[in-house]
Amino acid sequence: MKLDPNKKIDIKQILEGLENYRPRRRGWHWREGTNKKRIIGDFEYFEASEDLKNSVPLPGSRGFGYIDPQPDCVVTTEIASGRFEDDLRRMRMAAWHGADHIMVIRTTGQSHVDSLMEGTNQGIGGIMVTRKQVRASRKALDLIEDEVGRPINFHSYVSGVAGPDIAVMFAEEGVNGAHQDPQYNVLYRNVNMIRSFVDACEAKKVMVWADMLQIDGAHNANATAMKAWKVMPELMVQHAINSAFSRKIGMKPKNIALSTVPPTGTPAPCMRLDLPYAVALRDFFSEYKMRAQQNTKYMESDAKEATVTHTLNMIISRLTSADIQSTITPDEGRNVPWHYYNIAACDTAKQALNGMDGLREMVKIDRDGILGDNVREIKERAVLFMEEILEVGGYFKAVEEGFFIDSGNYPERNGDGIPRQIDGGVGVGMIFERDKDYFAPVSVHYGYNCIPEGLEKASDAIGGDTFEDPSKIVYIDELDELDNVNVRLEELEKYYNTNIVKPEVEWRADGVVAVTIFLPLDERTAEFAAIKCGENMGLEDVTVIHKNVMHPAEGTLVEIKGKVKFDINVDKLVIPEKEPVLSEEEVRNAIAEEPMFVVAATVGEDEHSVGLKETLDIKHGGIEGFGVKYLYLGTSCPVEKLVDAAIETKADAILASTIITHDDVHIKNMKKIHELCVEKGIRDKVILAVGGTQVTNEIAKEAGMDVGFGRGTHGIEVASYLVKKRREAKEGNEN
Ligand code: Z98
Repeated sequence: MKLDPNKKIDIKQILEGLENYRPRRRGWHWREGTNKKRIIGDFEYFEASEDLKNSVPLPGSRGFGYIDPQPDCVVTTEIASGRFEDDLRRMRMAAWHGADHIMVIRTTGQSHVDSLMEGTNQGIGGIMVTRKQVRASRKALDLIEDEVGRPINFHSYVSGVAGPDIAVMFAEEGVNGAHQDPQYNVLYRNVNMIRSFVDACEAKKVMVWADMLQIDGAHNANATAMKAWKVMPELMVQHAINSAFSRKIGMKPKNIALSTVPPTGTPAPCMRLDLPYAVALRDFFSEYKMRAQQNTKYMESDAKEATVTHTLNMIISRLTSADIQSTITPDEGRNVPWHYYNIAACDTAKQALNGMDGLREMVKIDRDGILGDNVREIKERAVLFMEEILEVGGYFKAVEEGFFIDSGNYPERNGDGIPRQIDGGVGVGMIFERDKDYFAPVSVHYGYNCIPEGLEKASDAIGGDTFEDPSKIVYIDELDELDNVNVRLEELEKYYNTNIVKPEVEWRADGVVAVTIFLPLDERTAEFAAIKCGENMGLEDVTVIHKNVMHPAEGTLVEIKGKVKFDINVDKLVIPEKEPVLSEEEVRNAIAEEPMFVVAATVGEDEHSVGLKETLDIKHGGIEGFGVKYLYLGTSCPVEKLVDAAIETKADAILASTIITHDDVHIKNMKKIHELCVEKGIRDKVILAVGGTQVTNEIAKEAGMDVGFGRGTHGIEVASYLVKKRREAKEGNEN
């Protein structure tokens, strides 16, 4: 099975034969080709990895020959659509945008479920993690990684009361990374502390066998504490406890990743607080990997603000060499993340990391000033915290006394921590000491195991366990007849592999669209007026997802979402045919036979030059490369000057570029060019071509041009058009 970049992933095909699908590999994969300089396009990169075979580059790459440098760190996307079949499509899109660590979020409450779950039930804010969901996702990712040409890490959670069971299932199914931190269970999910730590021994041991990367749960403290920047010493303590514990179980340092989140956000002077924290972490935990995640604690519904926070956070990632850059979608403060926000976050990471490539070669961490002082202070506070844990009688006692998630900057304590009792919580009383003759016939196990005499290893008693003989894995398909992927696919059959389509943000054919509306109203009135606008536009279930006051009286920006009721039949769309393009050779020969000269400029008061220059210059495949000679008059060129230049040089064509669309100035400029050419008597002698990001052939023709070229046009298309148009004109004259 192979994916065709021009075809949708076939969910039914993924589900076919799943009962026998085996993952191709185990273990975590770091990006290849790092730690060396590499040339990509016109530039040398210091912190890039191997290119992808298939990808979608950043929009701005148009000015740089569509290069798509891949930073050296792994990039994570967190997917939470709630339907695993929709997750698969999103994974594919994310991989094309540079994600190689796919994390699927679990639906609420799975931490409390004391067993494996089966099937593909729909979830809220995430999916139910089950063997079928994991196997199908890994199978899809195996295909996706072939398509993009880079291994992709699949990841979920080994937390909660079913931790060890899930760890075994993940190991069997080729999951490459997981969150595992017994402190998370205790503090946030109220799992009994003894149960949680005993389970963690078994779970971690299995993760070691599967060579999985472990991410800890310390970051949840700054997501929970009211004043997240005050819990920095505690975060370090949590990292220390989980990593030391993991080492004792045999986990390799290279498979231990600390989950680090800069504790503050704007408008706090966040870099001054967050950078020392990151530096202190690297000092203390230099053997381990760093998974840097964006701060979400102070995230509101403003996607732009969230993106700026993300970018500020990535300055820290670059300065302190994060190994994994996690991306939180900038719409988390308003929706369950939508497809295109996952992608937006991946792009933000790629853009920021590319932009800051090699920053550390120029900017050094200055430990002599306030940074050094702050680093030292955080470390001292963390060490004191650890000492006090020992003084009170150890970790469990400290938890009972509410040491953790207290909003005081240690050694301050505000008494608002989360205390848990040793004899309380989910799964209490379920830990039993192993009998003397305790025997578990498994190849990977933590602690005492009384292997019967005559057996070389425990699993020999059953002729090998599922790690050794995967054919013994019991695959359960679906348990819920009403809620499963087959039912959903059937219900939505109309929208799968047909000509019928509906807008979507999350699930196939969910019908949701977002509309941005500015209203010259105060905030509250604007909110209700925006809902009315949505309803009048024919949307259903209209809700406000974001508001931004421009001025208390002058106006408010409101974003709404709503559902459309209609389907679109794509077969009935009137799509103008794309002009067939002549071969490069034919264009070159035609121009060699009869030279061609054009005048070109960006017209009006418009300083954009990149698009037009690319269309002209030989370097980026412009028309010069096909033999066309040109006179370039620069940017902000008056239309009169351009037309006069065409007359003076007896040009075959005018190439005008117009990017700005304010007040339809682009259309006005096109009309003016046409009218001037008519007035000066050259309209039938000159080809009028216009290009720009908002230009279409239809708009251009309506405004009097011969042709319009939009975003992404290449030189060959323009040169081919000019040759064809000149031929046509000649043929017309001859007739
Ligand atoms: C992240 N954005 O870390 P349940 N275990 C740990 C966790 O941090 C989480 C879970 C389990 C975050 C994602 N983290 C949130 C250590 C969640 C989730 O079933 O919701 O408890 O598992 O990437």
